[in-house]
Amino acid sequence: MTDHIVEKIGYNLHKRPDHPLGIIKSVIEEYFDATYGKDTFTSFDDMYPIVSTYANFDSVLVPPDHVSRSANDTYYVDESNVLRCHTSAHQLEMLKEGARKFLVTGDVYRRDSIDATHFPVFHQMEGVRVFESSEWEEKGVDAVDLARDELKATLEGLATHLFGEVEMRWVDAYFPFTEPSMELEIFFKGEWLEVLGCGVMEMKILEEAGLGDKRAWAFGLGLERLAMVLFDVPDIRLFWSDDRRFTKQFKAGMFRAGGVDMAKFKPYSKYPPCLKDVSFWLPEEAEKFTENNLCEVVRDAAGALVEEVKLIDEFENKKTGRTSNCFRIVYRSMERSLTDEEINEIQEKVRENMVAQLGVELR
Ligand code: FA5
Ligand code: MG
Repeated sequence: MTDHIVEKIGYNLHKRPDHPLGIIKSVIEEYFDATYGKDTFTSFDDMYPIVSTYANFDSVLVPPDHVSRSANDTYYVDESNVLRCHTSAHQLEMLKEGARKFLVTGDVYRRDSIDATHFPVFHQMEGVRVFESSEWEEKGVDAVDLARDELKATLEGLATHLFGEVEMRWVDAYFPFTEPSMELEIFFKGEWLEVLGCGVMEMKILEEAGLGDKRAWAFGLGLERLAMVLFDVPDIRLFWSDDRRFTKQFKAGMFRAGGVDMAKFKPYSKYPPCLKDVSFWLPEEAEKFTENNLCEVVRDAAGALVEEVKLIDEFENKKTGRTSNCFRIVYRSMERSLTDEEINEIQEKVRENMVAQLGVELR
């Protein structure tokens, strides 16, 4: 695991009242108070991000062979501990401790692709709400229908509270811990942006918590994604910036319901990007090379200076059977101009480590 990831532990952007992530968190907590009654939902925001593989995966029924368990997707601290890749890692322990309606906000970590809406450290809020059997019996409805319908209504209400008029759509999804499962997408800057996943909790989890006669819904939403739409922040890396031109634009209490009359982020002029292409032959065992691993090599060398890593060309040499890839790496600082010298140095390190760690042959 690399320094630029480990050093993010303890930043707690979501606990800063004047940070866009802290603002979004409070607004959502207020929405739950207003919708369900004050303090019906209990909020937690200081659970430590290093958790056991049991909590991160097994407790939410992630199968033993699921890709998310691989070291290509998750940061392992050691064999049995990881940097949590979702706040769902806390569902079961909270239920066991007696929580029945709760929100858990925290930093989560994933080895992922690099672009304007993906960062290896981001923040999620988990919500769980348990139903007593009397709730569906009194209404004479099916328990799963009740949970699903309330879940969707609550989250649509949240999206409307946050954004007012916004185009949204539900997409069927799969999670090992919910059935049915869905994701909510919001139309932002000409594209559908996924902002949350949710569903009706699998009974096996409730049974494990000694709640086999109840039902529950759960959701996990990405705070950066919501904040990007709400404040019109164009790049996810800005949330980590100490630049006053960014930080001074946000203040606790600035939110107005429906995002109406609220100051949007005013982008200051961006510093110019620096583009570097790298072409190479995949290793003999082609599956040894993954885009996530390449992204990690680049992040290792460039930290927050990398804006995007994308495949721009791929072809197979029919004679040798080998595959060539060309990736474009976009470097840019949010805070200053980059010099040719420093970028060349970083790029050289990237190239060396691609050979040493990923087994590729540079062209
Ligand atoms: C999950 O993490 C599930 N634990 C969510 C869940 C909870 C489902 C409870 C059902 C019940 P997913 O991997 O889709 O799901 O991530 C949830 C949200 O986190 C996404 O919708 C997105 O808003 C955000 N997200 C995911 N990856 C990134 C990333 N690399 N950068 C920023 N935000 C991200
Ligand atoms: Mg998803």
